[in-house]
Amino acid sequence: MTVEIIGVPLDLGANRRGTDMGPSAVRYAGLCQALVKMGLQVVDSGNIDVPVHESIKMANPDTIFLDEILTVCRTLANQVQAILDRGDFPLVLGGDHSIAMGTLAGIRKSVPDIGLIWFDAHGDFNTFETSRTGNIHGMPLAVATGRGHAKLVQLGGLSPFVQEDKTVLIGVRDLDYHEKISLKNSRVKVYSMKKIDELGMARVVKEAIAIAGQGGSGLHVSFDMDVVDPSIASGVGTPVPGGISYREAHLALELIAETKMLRSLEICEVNPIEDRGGNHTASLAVELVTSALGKRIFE
Ligand code: 6HN
Ligand code: MN
Ligand code: MN
Ligand code: MN
Repeated sequence: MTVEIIGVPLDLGANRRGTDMGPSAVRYAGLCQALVKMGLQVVDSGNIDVPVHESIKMANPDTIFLDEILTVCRTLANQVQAILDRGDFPLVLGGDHSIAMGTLAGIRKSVPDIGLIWFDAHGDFNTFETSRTGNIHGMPLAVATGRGHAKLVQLGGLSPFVQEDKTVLIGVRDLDYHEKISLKNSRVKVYSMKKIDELGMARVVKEAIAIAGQGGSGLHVSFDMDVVDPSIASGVGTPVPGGISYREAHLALELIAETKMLRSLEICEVNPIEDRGGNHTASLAVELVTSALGKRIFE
């Protein structure tokens, strides 16, 4: 198995600029070297072409950069599908979280019944109808489960991208009003920060693995760096206080790695221009990838 890195320097789905520099920041923090050091085979396939914000005339202010994001996601979907079809491991670097629509649309075509574990401070369960910002990075989980703009939902030709009863959301602490209602009415299993505090991360993740891993077709993890507390991951676009700790983040991914069920991984929303005092958030992202890919402390 080869780990194939794809960068998606997308910031068109978010208000705050800078997630377009995420892939670069994570590479600069030593991603490749860290994986090679673990004995993994790594290929870096570079970045997907993303139009620059300033160079685009927005066609419709009601659906912000919809067509541009769609084009990027379609390209990403094809690449992810091809990697999985070869038996390799896609490692997707965002970019704002809109990229998850491309990643999951691609996975859908190669591993149709994969389970999904989504780490996020947010629900990403908005549609253009419920969103208060209109930003597409607040919508990808809804789209993946078949909710939202028809062009997004149909971007890979097959909808939904994931089975809702094998979809788990971990770490949420900031939901919009209608987004929350829609999540409650769904079959997505949600572990809020309150649940993590109550039950502990180990139990939460073990339950998540049991739910998403049903049927044994493997797991995909979509990891929004803003799930981590902003005191240790300040370099994100939409920070929310009260996030998971350094060890909780590692533990979650270590437990997932132990199952040997992880088929693909996406790390997104790294925004180095918001990072305080250095490239810390990207460095943490690199560390977390090594945990997800099986780095052991002692065990
Ligand atoms: N993310 N719920 C807010 C919105 O604009 O819809 C925030 C979304 C943040 C999305 O961090 O991936
Ligand atoms: Mn997100
Ligand atoms: Mn988020
Ligand atoms: Mn920093």
